[in-house]
Formats: sequence, C-alpha cells, structure tokens
Amino acid sequence: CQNGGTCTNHNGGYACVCVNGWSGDDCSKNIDDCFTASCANGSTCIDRVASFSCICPEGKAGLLCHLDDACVSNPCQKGALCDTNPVNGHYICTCPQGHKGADCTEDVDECAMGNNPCEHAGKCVNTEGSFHCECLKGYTGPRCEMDINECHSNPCQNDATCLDKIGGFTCLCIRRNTGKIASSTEVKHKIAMG
Ligand SMILES: [Ca+2]
Ligand SMILES: [Ca+2]
Repeated sequence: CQNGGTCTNHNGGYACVCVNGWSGDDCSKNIDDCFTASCANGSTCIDRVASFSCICPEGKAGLLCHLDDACVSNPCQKGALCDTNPVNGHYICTCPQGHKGADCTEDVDECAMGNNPCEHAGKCVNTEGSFHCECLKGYTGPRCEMDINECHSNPCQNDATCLDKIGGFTCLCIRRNTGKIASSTEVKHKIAMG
C-alpha cells in the first residue's frame, strides 16, 4: 500500500485502506480534487493531495477566486505595496518608510517618536514623508553624526600641528626658543603681552 495506506490481510490477498486524498487498489492514485472543486469561473485549478488551489485571473482574489481584488483600484498611496486579504478580498497596504495609515497617506512624525534621531543635539525637523536634522555648529551629516574636521583646510601656519575641536580648531605651535609646545590661545596671549 502506497502513500501511508494501511494494509490488511485477506484470504489469498490484501486490501489497502488509503489516507485522505489517495485512492486505488494500492493507494497510488491522487484523487483529482479539481473535479469537485469550486474555483470561480476564469480561474485555474491545481490538484493537490486531498486539496486544491485556485489560480485567480487578474482582478480576482480569495481562495476560490470569487472575490474582487481590492488592490485593482490602487488604494495604497506613496508607492506602498498592496496585498489582498484572501479571506475577504480587502486590501492591506505595506507603507514605505515615512508614511503610515490604512492607505499610507499619513506622514510619520519622526521627531515625535521618542529618541531624537539627530545626534549631538541636532534639531529634528519633520517633513512630509521624511525629516531632516539641523545640526549644531561643528557637526554635519544627515543625522549630525559627523564632527566637521576644521583642520581639513590646514589653517595653522609655520608647520604648527592642528588640533580639531568641536566647531573650531587649535594650532599647537612649537616655540623656537624653548622647544615647548604652545597652543594658539597662549600664543595670542603672548603677542598681546608683547
Ligand atoms: Ca515625516
Ligand atoms: Ca571638529
């Protein structure tokens, strides 16, 4: 007996008791479930073991393709994905980032979600479908995540070493007479003192 059928001994032979979905003397015949299936007109029936599937034509949905596909009217906005509920034919929108709501028409206020998405105390500004950050002096990047390198333009003169700070820089000058390192503020101070 094939496909999980139960074999029973008989006088001079055997009999198979088949599990659901199979038939024949040795249970090798897959019952054509499409024969009695109720796939709606225009759909294609696929026979399985003790079951069947209906492949729906464009515009139809549901297990039996008997429902109108609500996604046909493009109810999901802003480039959202539309799926059809197989039980009731209603649409389900999967919204892209930045939008929410049943039809994805509502803006997500990223600035009101708790944690500030902008780093280093940058100011979060909500926009339709997105947001942006206004960074404090010295920071840049979409999330103010980068410390601007103010030494990048080589602002220090006479081979002094530039020390990047937040929103500024300091020049470390080697004083020729002592060999000691002085910072730019110290140098300015000395100049002011004469
Ligand atoms: Ca937004
Ligand atoms: Ca800096």
